[in-house]
Amino acid sequence: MTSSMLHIDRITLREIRLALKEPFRISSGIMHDRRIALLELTDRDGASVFSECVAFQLPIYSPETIDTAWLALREWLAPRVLGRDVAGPAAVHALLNENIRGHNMAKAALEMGCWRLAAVSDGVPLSTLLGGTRDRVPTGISLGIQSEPAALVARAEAAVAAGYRKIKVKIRPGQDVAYVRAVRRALGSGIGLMADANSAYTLADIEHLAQLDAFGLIMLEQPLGDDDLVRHATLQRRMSTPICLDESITSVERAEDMLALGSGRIVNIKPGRVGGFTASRAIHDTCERAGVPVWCGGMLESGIGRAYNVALASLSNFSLPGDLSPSARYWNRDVVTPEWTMDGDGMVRVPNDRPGLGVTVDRDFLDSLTVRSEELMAQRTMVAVG
Ligand code: OSB
Ligand code: MG
Repeated sequence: MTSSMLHIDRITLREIRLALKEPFRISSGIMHDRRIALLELTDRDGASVFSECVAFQLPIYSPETIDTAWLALREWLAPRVLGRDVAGPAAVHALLNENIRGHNMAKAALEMGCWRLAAVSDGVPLSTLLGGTRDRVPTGISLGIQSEPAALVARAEAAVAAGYRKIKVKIRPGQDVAYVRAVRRALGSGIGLMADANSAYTLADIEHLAQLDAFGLIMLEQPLGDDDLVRHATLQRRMSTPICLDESITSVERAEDMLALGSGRIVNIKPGRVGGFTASRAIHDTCERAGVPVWCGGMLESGIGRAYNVALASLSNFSLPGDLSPSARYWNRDVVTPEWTMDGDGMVRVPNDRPGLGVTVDRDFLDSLTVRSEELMAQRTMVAVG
C-alpha cells in the first residue's frame, strides 16, 4: 500500500446543530440536540474531506467541549499541519502530541481526517487503509436513562425486534438494578445485555453494583471514576461481570495499565477519546495480543463521524457489537447520503468496495445547519461568522 505524503492547505471549521429525535440521558446529564464541530480538510491537489469532532457541548463525559476543541484546533493543532509536508497519516499522531497535552477529541478530528485524505489520494477505502478485515459489523444500541423501567423495557424490546445484537442501558444510582432486572426479564437470557454508568459510582457502592452479577450482563461499562484504573481493579475482583472501560482509556498506555492492573476485561474504543486512529489501532493491537475483546463506542455522531467508526470497527479484534446505530435512531435527517442503515440481522455493512467513506456529505443540507464557520490556512487566518 502506498503511504502518501500529506500537504493540507486549508481547514474549514464549521459548527452544525442537529436535533436528536429523542433526548438522550446519561448519568451525568441530558442531551436534546448536538452541537457538532466538523472539519473540512483540503489538500494541495484540491481534494477535500469532512471529519467530525465528537466533543459535546458540556464537559459531562470528558473535559473537552466543542468550544475547547475549536480553540485547540485553531490555536495549536491546525497550525501543526497546515502548509507543511507530513510524511503520512501515521505520522500525524506524534506531530499533534509533541508538547500539546490532552485535547484528544480535537486531535482526533484532525488526525482521522488525515487518514481519510490519504485513503482518497491512495484510492482505497478508509477501512482498507486502517487494516480492516470485516465486511459487516454487528450493531448494538445504547438506550438512555428513562423515567420508568417500563419505558426502558419498551425501547429494549423494539430494539431486539429491529435486529440489534446488543442492548446497552444507561444506569445511575437509583435507576440501576430494578431497570436492568426488568429488561433482562422481558428479553430473556438469550440477548446480549449490558449497562453503562458513565462514572456514576464509587467503591462505596461495591456491594450494590455486585447485585448486577445476577443478570448475566456481557459487561458493565465504566462504573467508577472517569480517569480511574485502580478502583476498577478492586471492583473487578469483586464482580463476575466483566468490566469494560470507556472514559478511563485515553491512550495505549492506559490500556496497558488496565491489563497490568486487572481493571477490566473489555475495552470500548472511541477514536475521538484516544486522539484518533493511530492510538485506536495501538489499543486494538495491544488488547488483541492480550486476548481482550474491543468494540467501537459511539458519541451520538452524525453520519460523518459514524463512517469513521464503521471503518475502524472492521478491524479483527472488534469482536463485540459496536454502538453503531443507523442514522434514523438519532436524527430525522442525517447529513450523509445514503444514510447509515442496519440489516435485519443487526449488521452494518462496511463500505469497503470503493475509495473513501462510502457515504456522500449532503453539502446543501450541511450549509442549512451551519451556525458558524472559520477558515484556517497556513500563516494567516480568515474568519467568517455566519
Ligand atoms: O458512554 O458510550 C457512552 C452517549 C453519550 C455519552 C456517552 C456515551 C454515549 C453512548 C451513545 O452510549 C452511543 C451511540 O452513539 O449510540
Ligand atoms: Mg460509555
